[in-house]
Amino acid sequence: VSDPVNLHDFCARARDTLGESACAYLDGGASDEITLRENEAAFQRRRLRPRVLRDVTDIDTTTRLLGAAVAMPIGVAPTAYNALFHPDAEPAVARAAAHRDVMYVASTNSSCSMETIAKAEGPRWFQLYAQEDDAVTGALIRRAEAAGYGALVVTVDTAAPARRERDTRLSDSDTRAAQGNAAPGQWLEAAAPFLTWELIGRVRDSTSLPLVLKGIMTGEDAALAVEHGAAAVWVSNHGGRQLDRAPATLEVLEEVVAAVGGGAEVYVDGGVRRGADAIIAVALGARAVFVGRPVLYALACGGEQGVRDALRILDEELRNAMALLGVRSVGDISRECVV
Ligand code: FNR
Ligand code: LAC
Repeated sequence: VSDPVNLHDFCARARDTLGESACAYLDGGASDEITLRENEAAFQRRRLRPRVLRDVTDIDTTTRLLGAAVAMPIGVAPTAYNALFHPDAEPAVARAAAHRDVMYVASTNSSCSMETIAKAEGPRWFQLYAQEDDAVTGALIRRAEAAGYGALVVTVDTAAPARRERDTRLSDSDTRAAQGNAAPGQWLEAAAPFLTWELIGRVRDSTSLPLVLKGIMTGEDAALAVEHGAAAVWVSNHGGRQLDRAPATLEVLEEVVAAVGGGAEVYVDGGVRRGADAIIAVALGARAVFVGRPVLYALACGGEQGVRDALRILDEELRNAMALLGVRSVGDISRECVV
């Protein structure tokens, strides 16, 4: 079998190696999985407008995310319970990201502690599931600050537990695994019906870390996020894993960018599978895209080396598409690049 040449190859191989319940948890979306499918389809509907006869000898993919220098406008989205997919779990992913200077976002529900993950020493943010008890949330925030995480990514699209039917059907094999950030006997909850804008204000006032709100899908909420002091708005439908029939993230990106009006950075995730997808999102106003499932497929296939390979492929695809599109730097990617 030859080496993977694109992210889809990792997916096919991972499905051959993973057990049924790990696969269901990783692949699955909510209900009919309409939103899950639509995320990728929305990227595939877009077309690029190549400009020619521009010297593209030197391509520069670097950018800054909330001031942090990164190698490309593609980062690793937060994902829970990575030990389900490979024994080396989150630290392997974080090391691969650090190796390539790619932004890594550590999940509250990681299999390993945020301090262990931070040993990779790359650009890193902490994804926060705010807990009902402010003291528990506060303790997580203090630890993230101490471990050198550069921003808090507060996930806001989990007001109710998702109805993921693939998981439900396999309920005999519980996918809930050990949580590396929980104290002994503690359970850190992802579903949070008590989340409010007022709580976001309390989180903001409790830290000097910049706040990113992940799971914003409308212009109205994007404007509220900026009002409440968010430094960045992350357009996400949780990879189609929460509210089925939410639109594709790419379809709401421009609405969010317009509402933010330059008052915050905008990121997007959901269905990013190619370097060209990043170009499309950046052309529509995103500062960066984040990748979820494909990184985990690569982890399942080859641990740290697998993720290194997946990030290298994305980098190569991005450079290739930029050259053929006639843009030399991320700053040159503009609305005119995409139809
Ligand atoms: C996730 N996602 C997620 N998001 C989050 O804020 N905290 C988390 O702990 C998790 N956990 C998680 C586990 C798994 C297995 C998946 C697939 C996803 C959502 C993730 O950050 C991201 O929004 C989506 O995965 C992006 O969509 P794609 O790239 O998977 O299509
Ligand atoms: C998930 C939760 C943990 O998507 O965010 O599985």
